[in-house]
Amino acid sequence: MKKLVDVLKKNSLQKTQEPKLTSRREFFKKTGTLSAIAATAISPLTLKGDDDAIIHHPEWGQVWGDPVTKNLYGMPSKYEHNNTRRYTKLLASGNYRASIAVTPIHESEGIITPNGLFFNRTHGGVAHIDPKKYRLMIHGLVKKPIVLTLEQLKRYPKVTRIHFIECPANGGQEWRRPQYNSLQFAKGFMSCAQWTGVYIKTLLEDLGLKPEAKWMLAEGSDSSEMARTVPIEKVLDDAMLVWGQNGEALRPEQGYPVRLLLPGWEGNLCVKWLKRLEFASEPWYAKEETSKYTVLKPDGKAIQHFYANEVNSTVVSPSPEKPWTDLKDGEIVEIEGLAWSGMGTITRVDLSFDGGRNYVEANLKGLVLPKCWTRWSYIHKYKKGERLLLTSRAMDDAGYIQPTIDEEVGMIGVEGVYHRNAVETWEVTENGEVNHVQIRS
Ligand SMILES: Nc1nc2c(c(=O)[nH]1)N[C@H]1C(S)=C(S)[C@@H](COP(=O)(O)O)O[C@H]1N2
Ligand SMILES: [Mo]
Repeated sequence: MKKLVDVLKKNSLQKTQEPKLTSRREFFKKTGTLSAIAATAISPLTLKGDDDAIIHHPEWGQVWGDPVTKNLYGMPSKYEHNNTRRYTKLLASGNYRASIAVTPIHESEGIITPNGLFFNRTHGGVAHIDPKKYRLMIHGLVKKPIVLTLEQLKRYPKVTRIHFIECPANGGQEWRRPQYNSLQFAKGFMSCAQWTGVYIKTLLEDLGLKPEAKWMLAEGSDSSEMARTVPIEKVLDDAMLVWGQNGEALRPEQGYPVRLLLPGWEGNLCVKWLKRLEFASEPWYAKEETSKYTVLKPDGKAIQHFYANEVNSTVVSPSPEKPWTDLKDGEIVEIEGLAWSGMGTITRVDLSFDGGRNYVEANLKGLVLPKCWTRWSYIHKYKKGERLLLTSRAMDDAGYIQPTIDEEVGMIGVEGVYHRNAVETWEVTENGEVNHVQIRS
């Protein structure tokens, strides 16, 4: 049995390609319980020779399999049919074209969201654009205004980056009390993908930005004609026009053929089905929508949020959808989660078993990249009958740390709608069920 524990250890330690490595020794420091549990057994599988699944030749090995030609664009196994985006009436405001479908974060592996599971928010339904008819107009305060075809746009030198997109309303229902006993619905207004496109600063080297330009308007060509205004500093920093999503063309839901990507900033600014960029000296406020989401305080003043999504984290496993009801006493289990910050790179994640009173440091796994989902874990020995309050708390290299909900409400003076990044808590009951709870003082 020691072997299985070793495998578990090794998997936790598997970190390839990342720029920021935590040392092996550091890892063991953070998961100090490991040495103590190394001798403990993981519940063994049935190996008595009475397991049908082992002694009989399985039915799928007795017949020819499907020809590959049956599914030229591959689909997940039919047994994975529950792993889908989900929606509710509540999120659709009575209109499924102007709706939101959330990502099954509890099923996510690593830090990439598959294209078919990427969360989707549309104000006017999903547009289907013929790439041959696609045009992008770039004008205003540039020396060389231009209209580009998709082919022409793709001729600029391109880059590939991994970034999350998060709607600032993610967790917005959870300010007062937990609304959804579900990770997917409480935190699924976000996804993370590998994007390919061109930095707008690269385009502007060709088009020549005039010095008076301080703002960029981006406008979509879908029925909502969503438009957003972006300060020039962000445009010249890391704003991208993207057409590639996880190694293929953007999905229609993500704005095929081209969308704006503002790494780390509010998802609503990442205009899809992009048709126009205009540079100007003053900001616009397009239609009824302002460029920043705000919340009214009781004194009638509006709270101005940051554009960036603040440092955040969640425990992914266990979660309401991934309970510990099957775990046996003394079993070794890997608690896993995600952390992300729109302001930089995750530097540390802490995990609490008592709702945030005491914390231990978790282990950052795999790639640790700026403005990107970061996976973290902690090896735990499960004690049957024990009630836990699992809370994670992340920090970023911009110097931010997740607040408690009391601290966050205290800071902005109201229970808000957008930009909730207070810590979340899962209650693990004596039976291993997992509930979404909120710890208030
Ligand atoms: N043209 C256009 N762009 C848009 C939207 C839209 O409705 N139309 N929705 C915005 C909102 S509110 C969010 S959160 C993100 C969602 O991106 P996704 O659907 O790719 O997840 O796209 C943004 N860009
Ligand atoms: Mo959004």
